[in-house]
Amino acid sequence: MSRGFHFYGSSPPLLFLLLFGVPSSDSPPLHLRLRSGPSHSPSGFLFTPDYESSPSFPDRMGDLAVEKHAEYILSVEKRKDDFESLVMEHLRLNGAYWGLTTLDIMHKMGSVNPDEVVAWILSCQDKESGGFGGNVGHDPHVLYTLSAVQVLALLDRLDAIDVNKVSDYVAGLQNEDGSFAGDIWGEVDTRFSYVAICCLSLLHRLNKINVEKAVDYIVSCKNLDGGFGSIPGGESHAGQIFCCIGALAITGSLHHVDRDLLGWWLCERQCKDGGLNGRPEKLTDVCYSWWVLSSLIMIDRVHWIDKNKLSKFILNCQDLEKGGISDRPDNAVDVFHTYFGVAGLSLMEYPGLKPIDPAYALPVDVVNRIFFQK
Ligand code: 3PZ
Ligand code: ZN
Repeated sequence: MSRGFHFYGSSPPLLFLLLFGVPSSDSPPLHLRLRSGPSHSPSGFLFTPDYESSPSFPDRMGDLAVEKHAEYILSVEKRKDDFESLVMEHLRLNGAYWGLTTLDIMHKMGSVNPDEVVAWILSCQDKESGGFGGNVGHDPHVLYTLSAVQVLALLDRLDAIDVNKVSDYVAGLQNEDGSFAGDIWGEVDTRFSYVAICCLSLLHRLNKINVEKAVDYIVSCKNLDGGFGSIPGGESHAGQIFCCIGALAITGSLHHVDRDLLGWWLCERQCKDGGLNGRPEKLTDVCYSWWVLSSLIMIDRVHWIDKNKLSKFILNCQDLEKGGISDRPDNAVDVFHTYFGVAGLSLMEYPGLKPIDPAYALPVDVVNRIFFQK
């Protein structure tokens, strides 16, 4: 059994081309489009065979406190005046993406009113530039623009925006050397390359940028250890690696990656406690479950880490009373780590969760809807 077809970095077999056809020019590469099939069947690709038959597998079914986490996310959305909400105020649009994606993965979107969310998202748009700010009246930035597009994709409401206006804003951030700025202030970072490429791909507008130059710039940020930094010569970091590998996956450019070398660096991130860190000598943190795991999946080396130990580490970071997941055991929970914890478990095919796409960071059914129905 397989939960989909993964052709990251290699050509699809002829049979698939015959069955599904050749992708049109503004579609993502075929390996990203072929994601149909049973949505939740642990595949040999993601799990070693002994994982499914291990005696602990059925016991873990109830270990993720889905109801509690859904309640927690909805409560954060409602509160607007406490400390947690004040910290989140400038990045509320990112918070909406983390919270709503988590609810969707857990099949808990029922209690959300899509019309209300869409109306609020539109009120965060800067009508002049077409970009989105982190909250109503805030300056536009590509980071919030991707969150807006992702939430609209999640709600199947991409028709609510002027796709050309938004994609012109994103495409306008590309520099002559292929890199991307985050906003008018011009800071350059490979994070912005990923965000721009992901956003334009979801909008079917990759043709508005110079993809070849964008890829060349990302490749120029590759290090001798196999990882990637934020600019050429920048230190390898798991978050940055996710951005670079995600952008290369979306543009069908993973042949630039030494999978064994990078896979080695990534699987070295797993520590004794089962969790993952972002760089050598750093503490483990639930959010690295996402950055590292998704990268390992895209380069087909996820079997190099111990998923059982990592699942246990994440489940240990749950607050079973108030709901939510923290960065490491016994710390305070937040929406960010709740999302990355649940998304990490979804990447490991935790029972009862929707599968999430490692490159687009959206549920696989949402990505399929965008690239199959047009
Ligand atoms: C956190 N941001 O700069 S932030 C973020 N971090 O806006 C959101 N793991 O203190 C929340 N660390 C919590 N809710 C933390 C988003 C950071 C990441 C900090 C963090 C996470 C360890 C120290 C950067 C996408 C978007 C933004 C980031 C990464 C990926 C903070 C500290 C920083 C930030 C917000 C709150 C509570 C939540
Ligand atoms: Zn973290």
